[in-house]
This record gives sequence, structure tokens and C-alpha cells, in this order.
Amino acid sequence: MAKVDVKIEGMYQEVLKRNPGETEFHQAVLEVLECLGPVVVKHPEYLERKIIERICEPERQIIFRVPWQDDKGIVQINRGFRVEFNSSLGPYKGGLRFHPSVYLGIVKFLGFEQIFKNSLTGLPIGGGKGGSDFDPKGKTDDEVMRFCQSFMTELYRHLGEHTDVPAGDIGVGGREIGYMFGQYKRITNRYEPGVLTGKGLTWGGSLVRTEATGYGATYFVNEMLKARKDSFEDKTCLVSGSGNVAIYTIEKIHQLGGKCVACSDSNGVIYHEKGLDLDLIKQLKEVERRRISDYAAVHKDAKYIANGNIWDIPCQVAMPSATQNEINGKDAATLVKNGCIAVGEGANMPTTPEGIKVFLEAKICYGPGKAANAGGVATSALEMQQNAGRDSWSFEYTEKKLEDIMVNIHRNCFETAEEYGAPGNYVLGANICGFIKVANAMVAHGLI
Ligand code: NDP
Ligand code: 2IT
Repeated sequence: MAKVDVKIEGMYQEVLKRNPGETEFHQAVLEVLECLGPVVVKHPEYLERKIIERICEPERQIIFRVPWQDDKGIVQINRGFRVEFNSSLGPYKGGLRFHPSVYLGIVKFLGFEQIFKNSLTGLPIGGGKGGSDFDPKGKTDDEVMRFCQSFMTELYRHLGEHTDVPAGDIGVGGREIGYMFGQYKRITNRYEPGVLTGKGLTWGGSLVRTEATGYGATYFVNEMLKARKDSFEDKTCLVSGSGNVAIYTIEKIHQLGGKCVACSDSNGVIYHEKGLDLDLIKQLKEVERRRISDYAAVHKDAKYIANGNIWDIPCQVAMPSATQNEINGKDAATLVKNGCIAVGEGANMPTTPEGIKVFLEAKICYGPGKAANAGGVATSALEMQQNAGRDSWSFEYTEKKLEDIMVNIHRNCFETAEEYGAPGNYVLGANICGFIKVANAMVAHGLI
């Protein structure tokens, strides 16, 4: 990737100094800043108004104590976060992640990426992210409920349909959103569906929101393939993870004629050469909350590889859908060597900078997360639209809107990359296209 422009290099050094130890945040910032050299040449007003420095500094960061009691009555303390990063294009919007690895650096990388992702959707949403170092694994429903209630008891005062609208991310799905919505309603005495997205279908949720991130990422890869006169037909695919995003990525790949042969979790990989049995995965993961290793007990011809590396399996399309930095330089080189022609990121920042370099140099189709996985938050914005209009749309209508949004994001990234002299470079296209819209709004709003 291009070397950071001299003026911008100073800004990056300042980010390092102001945010010590937040390595994931540094990584996310550098990837964007490396693309902005040619942009500030065309737009000197961004330098004059210090748009880049302002964009790197969250508008507001909230860190709070979350006390709760486990089933044995023992007091537990977690830390909660909400980083309200940028509200130039709309209310802060972005998910909540519950995972033991969560700390400020993770929440800030996610919040920073969310600004540009949300801009790319074309919908009126700003960027934010939150979460906790709470680990939902091994907890009972009651424990999860008590944690969510305590978390919302602090967070509610910062939310509102015109202020900040959280949703799910790793470790936060329909169950957690339900408990948080209930507590919000109880504390405020207001039935305000527009305050959270990813809600249940009978209490303000939108059809297609569950499927949206995976479906959207697959549509994005489909567009990249189409741009090269190719398709998913008969392609062997890998999807890492086995959570919400992974499941609906596999589903859409199968609908579009591809064959997904492997998925994973943090313990291991399932490889099923004849194609994954998605009904079984849904039953294991969505209904029974079990581990992916249990798949092999049902399908004797499938192989469970404990601590395996999914990227060692030969494929033509890879869709990382688990977590950050899950594809390093070596994994990327293995994928390319084994004949991979397209990578679409369902997860946020799943490829390290070294891995990205390998994909770009090999000139394969590489769709970065902030473009490829934007279908989730886009459908959240559609949920907000339905809530505001006290309406609910059909599955077909909503899915068509999602598909149109993904086609548009692909086209905008593709055309921006061409305009800036880097055809086929969706990293550059996504970062520049996402940035310019936010930057122009910030210029228009004055120095705030
Ligand atoms: P889920 O909690 O439903 O699933 C997460 C999956 O990733 C699980 O299989 C989990 O395995 C695996 N995983 C999580 N953390 C790690 C880790 N540190 N190492 C290895 N595997 C890990 O989350 P989602 O499917 O919602 O999210 C997946 C990714 O997609 C995340 O990067 C998220 O930020 C991104 N994303 C999600 C959106 C959404 O709408 N949900 C929207 C856009 C992006 P295990 O069970 O073993 O932990
Ligand atoms: O990373 C993401 O875009 C999400 N976790 C979804 C955010 C949302 O508000 O739907």
C-alpha cells in the first residue's frame, strides 16, 4: 500500500501518542490514512479545517462499571464501553460486542471503521460502537439477563433514536437485545423501538436484519466476481466463524450456487468436502448454543480439526466472518497459492496489513470489511426507518433494498478506485468514498 503522505504521517504519529497501547485502533486508523494522500491534494480545505485530526478523535467516550450477580450470588464486575465517534451523518450507530478481549482499543477500532462503513451505506447514520469484557460463554440465560440489565442501567441515559442507536456484534444477538430493550423500556417508561436495532420481529424488529450481514457480504463478493465476468457457480468457499455472520454467509453462498466446505470457531475447524449442512449448523449454534465440534458427531464424513487453520484448506472464495486479524500475511499467501480468487470480509478488520498487501499485490478480488459487511448496519437503518414510520416491510422488499444497497456500495468503491488511479483496489475505493462524505458534512457543520 502507498506510503503515508508526509502531512498525514504527522497526524498518524499524533494518534499513536494520544492513544497509547490501542494497537487495533492504530491499525484501523493507518489503513484509512494511507489512502487519503491524494484526497487532501484535491481538497486542501480538509487540511485547513483539520478534518482528519478531528475524525480520529471520538466525539465522546463513555466507560462504566457493570456490577451483576451470578447464579451463585457472587458479585461480578465488568467494564462497559460506548464510543460515540462521529455524528456528522446521523445519530451514532453501531453494535455492542460482549467478549473477554474487549477493551478501549477494540471498541475504538470498531467505532472508527463504523464511521466510514455507515457513510458507504448512503443512509443517515453516524458511527459508534460499544461493548463489554463480559464473556457470555458458559453463562445461563438468567446471568446474561442480569448482566444486560445492569449494562443498560448505565447506558440508557446516552441513547435515543436521534442520539445513539446500538445493535449486536460478537456475543450480542436477539437474546441480549431483548433483555436490554426490556430494561430500557422499564427505566424510561417509554416504548421506543428506535433506540436499538436487531429487535425481535414481534416487538419492532425488521425482517432480514438477522440475515443481513452475511447476505450483504455475499452480494458484495458476487458483485466483485461479476465485475470480472465470473460468479459463485460451483466455487469452493471457506467461511470462518460459525456465528450470525458466518451462518447467513453460508446460506447465501449456497443460494448463489457456491459450495461452502468449512467453517470454524475459536476451538477448531469443521471440514465437510461435500458441502456444509447448514440446517445442522443452525440447530447447533442458534438453537442449542453448542460448539461446531459437535457437527462431526452427526456427519461421520466431516472432519473436525482441533486448533486447525481454516485458511490452509484450498478454496476459490474466502469469507472471514469471525474476528479481527484472523488472516495474517502467511495465511493470505497460502490462500492465493491455493487458487483463491476472491476474499470478502464479513468480519471487521479480519486481515492484517501484511495480509492485505498480499491480496492487493496478487490482484485478486478483495472486499474490505467496511464495504463488504455494511449490509448489517444498512438493514439496521432500514429497521430504524420502519420504526419511525410504525411500519413493517416484507422479507422480499427488505432483501431487495439490501441487495440494491450492496450493489451501490460496490459500484461506488469500484468507481472511486478508478477515479484515484487504482482500478480494482476496493480498500482505496472504500476508504476514500466513505471518508469524503463525512469530511464534507464536517466542513459544512463548522468547527464543532
Ligand atoms: P457471533 O458472536 O454470532 O459469532 C462470532 C463467531 O466468531 C463465533 O464463531 C466465534 O467463535 C468466532 N470468534 C469470535 N471471537 C473470536 C476469536 N477471538 N478468535 C476466534 N474466533 C472467534 O458474532 P457475529 O457473527 O455477529 O460477528 C462476527 C464478525 O462479524 C465480527 O467481526 C463482527 O464485528 C462482524 N460484524 C457483525 C455484524 C452483525 O450484524 N452481527 C455486522 C458487521 C460485522 P467462538 O464461539 O469460539 O467464540
Ligand atoms: O459491525 C457492524 O456493522 C455491526 N456490528 C452492526 C451494527 C448495527 O448497528 O447494526
